[in-house]
Amino acid sequence: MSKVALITGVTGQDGAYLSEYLLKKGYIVHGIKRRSSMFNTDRIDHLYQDPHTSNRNFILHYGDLTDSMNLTRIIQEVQPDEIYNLAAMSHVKVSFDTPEYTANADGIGTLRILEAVRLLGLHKTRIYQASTSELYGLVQEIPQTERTPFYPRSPYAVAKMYAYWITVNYREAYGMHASNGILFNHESPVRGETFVTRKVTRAVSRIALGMLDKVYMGNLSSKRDWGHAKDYVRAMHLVLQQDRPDDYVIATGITTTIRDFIKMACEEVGLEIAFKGQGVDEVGYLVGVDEMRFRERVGDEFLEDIRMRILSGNNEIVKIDPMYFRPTEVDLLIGDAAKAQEVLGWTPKYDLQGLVADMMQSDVKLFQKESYLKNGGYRILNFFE
Ligand code: NDP
Ligand code: GDR
Repeated sequence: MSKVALITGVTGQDGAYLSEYLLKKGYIVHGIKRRSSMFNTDRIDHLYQDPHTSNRNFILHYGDLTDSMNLTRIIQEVQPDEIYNLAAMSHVKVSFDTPEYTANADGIGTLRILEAVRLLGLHKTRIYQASTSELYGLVQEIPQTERTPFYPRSPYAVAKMYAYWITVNYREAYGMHASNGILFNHESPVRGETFVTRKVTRAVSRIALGMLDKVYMGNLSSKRDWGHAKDYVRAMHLVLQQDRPDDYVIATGITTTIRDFIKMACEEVGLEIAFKGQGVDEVGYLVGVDEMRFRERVGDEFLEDIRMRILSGNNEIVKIDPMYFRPTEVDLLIGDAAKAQEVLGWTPKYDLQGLVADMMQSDVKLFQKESYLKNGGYRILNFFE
């Protein structure tokens, strides 16, 4: 008999990779997606099955983490063996603008799922909670482990702290198989466009193709422990395959500044960038191009433009806009995943270089297509034209 999984946040980065991973393992996957006025299923369209086909193994339900009745009904209908609670308002900066909604969806949303499973008496259902390295916030210890104290620094992190502890509490109070994965930042070609890595890989690709002049960034000095989402969804699944529920840090153990991530993204396509100035006055300049690499990664036809930019001194490509600074920042994250390695047998396959290469390759391809269409005279018509 196939196992049945229910994924909240199925349309997000992790939801998409996890769905693919579980389907390959023979699961029947149910996902909860929000109703939106435009399609929001880009990341899972390749998995979509028409509702009129029989024996579907990928089934979507409309729902929302702020609606207990909806969640309870879906869980009752699906009777899942495993629930992966990935849905969240996941943007740290945006959580300062929408703190109450974030608390409701990210904090109380987790309670709604735990309570639904408890009230429905689904003793066999195992629950994975998407916890986060943002819980560590203000640095208490380096590297961060399952025992490092939390000090959340945003409405998002505070909401996730409630979700973390309510998961532990339901496990201890009711003997539920409920676990937290404390995942450090993980990225991919389908990472949301406003998270820093994807913002950078998109911008650098467009700069290389002559489609963008410069990009405005926030704090370049914070450090993150970045992994690949493909590796991290493997860990989520492993967490629920253990006899005993528990909490695990998932990380690579290497930390890098945003500034160095930008350098790596540039290098990937043969661009050399240098930074000058400090704080809000910091600027990133294009200072050279490795022509062979550029030709290979971006294309011959775009090389002359880049050469001219560097020669003409029109080479400022990164500027700071304080708008992107957070009221309280998380300066340094670096995780120690020794427990996950020992108990789950989990280690990441991608290093940062591999992640950057994967993201850059995908974004260059994406914008090359756009550039060829534009140069060929194709114009997407505005609805109202
Ligand atoms: P995304 O932002 O890509 O995806 C979030 C998903 O949650 C989307 O499917 C979104 O739907 C859905 N969602 C948002 N609000 C609601 C709601 N009220 N009800 C139902 N669904 C909702 O996040 P990721 O895939 O990157 O992350 C997955 C989870 O892991 C999140 O909980 C995140 O906080 C957590 N996390 C992520 C890390 C990372 O580095 N990526 C690290 C640690 C934890 P829609 O598509 O309609 O917007
Ligand atoms: P984070 O990810 O806040 O760590 O949360 P994000 O990529 O948004 O920021 C990382 C760091 O980059 C700095 N930064 C910028 N960030 C954004 N978004 N845009 C910018 O222009 C910019 N310039 C500098 C930020 O200040 C920050 O220090 C992510 C989310 O996926 C959470 O849901 C998850 O829980 C954590 O990772 C682990």
